[in-house]
Amino acid sequence: MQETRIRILDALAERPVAGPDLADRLSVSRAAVWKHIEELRGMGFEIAGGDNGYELCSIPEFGPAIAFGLDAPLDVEYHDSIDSTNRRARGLAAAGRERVVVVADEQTGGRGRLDRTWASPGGGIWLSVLVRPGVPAAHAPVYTLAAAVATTRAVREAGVEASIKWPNDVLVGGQKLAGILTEMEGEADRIGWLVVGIGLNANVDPGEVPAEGVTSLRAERGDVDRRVLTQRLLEEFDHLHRNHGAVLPAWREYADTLGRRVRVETGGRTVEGEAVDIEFPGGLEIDTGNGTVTVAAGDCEHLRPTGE
Ligand code: BT5
Repeated sequence: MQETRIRILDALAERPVAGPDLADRLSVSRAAVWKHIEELRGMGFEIAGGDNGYELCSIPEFGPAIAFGLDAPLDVEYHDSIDSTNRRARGLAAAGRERVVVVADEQTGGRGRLDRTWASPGGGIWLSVLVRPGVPAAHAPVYTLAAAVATTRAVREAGVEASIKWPNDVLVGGQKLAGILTEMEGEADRIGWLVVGIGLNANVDPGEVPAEGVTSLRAERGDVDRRVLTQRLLEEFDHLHRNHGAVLPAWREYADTLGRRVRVETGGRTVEGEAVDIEFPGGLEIDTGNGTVTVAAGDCEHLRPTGE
């Protein structure tokens, strides 16, 4: 959101302010203040104009308002509807941008890994963060883990006991609440750009998603304030993506996969055994009963414990 508008909102968040005072504070004309107020109302901010001046009565639940109160150095680009926020973020990367988050209420061509379809009805949180971390390409998986931790933490703060299934799913009671798709480009020694896409079934009915084993925040606890949840998620991700040392301990704490019997399809082979730990940058250590194998990527299935 434009800088002056953020400053107007910051001022009104404290108390009502008269138009002329706002103009003085921001060193703009009264006509400019009025124009910005009208723009903000158009975005869904309820701003009353009474005797005490302009008063901020309510903040929209989603939309460009995500930029207001966001404590992370990211530009927010919001779309009511877009084909895929990952595709858009990759386009922005090609245009030389960085530190942008593309957010949408609905996606018409959302994608999962391996070009699978990701259902993205209106009411969800579909977003992609574009960063240029300047680390070796081999470190890329840690960003997927960081996104899973950030998502889980934000969801837990909203009162839902989510946990992480390796490598990229956030689950509640074994059902999928969120998924992550990380894409990047660069040389082996240095990532050029990295796009971390997060799809979170927020205020949607699981029935709107044509897949098995799906849940949503609406189903778990009722609708959430998506603006606040998105901000918390982005703030956590911003912190973790610059502090890799904090990612693995948090991931272990939230992991649903560790200690379970798993079957992982990876690069044309299947590894089965007990998931014992995660290692940097994101490999899963599996005790096969015949030694320990670390798998770097793949599709993971949680199995019932043997004997059940
Ligand atoms: C993922 O893939 O879990 C990564 C999903 C990433 C989506 C985000 S949304 C914002 C950004 N923009 C994009 O275009 N994508 C990213 P994967 O592990 O391959 O899981 C895909 C599978 O999950 C599908 O084959 C379905 O079975 C199932 N699925 C599809 N839509 C779902 C949904 N909304 N909720 C839960 N499961 C879903």
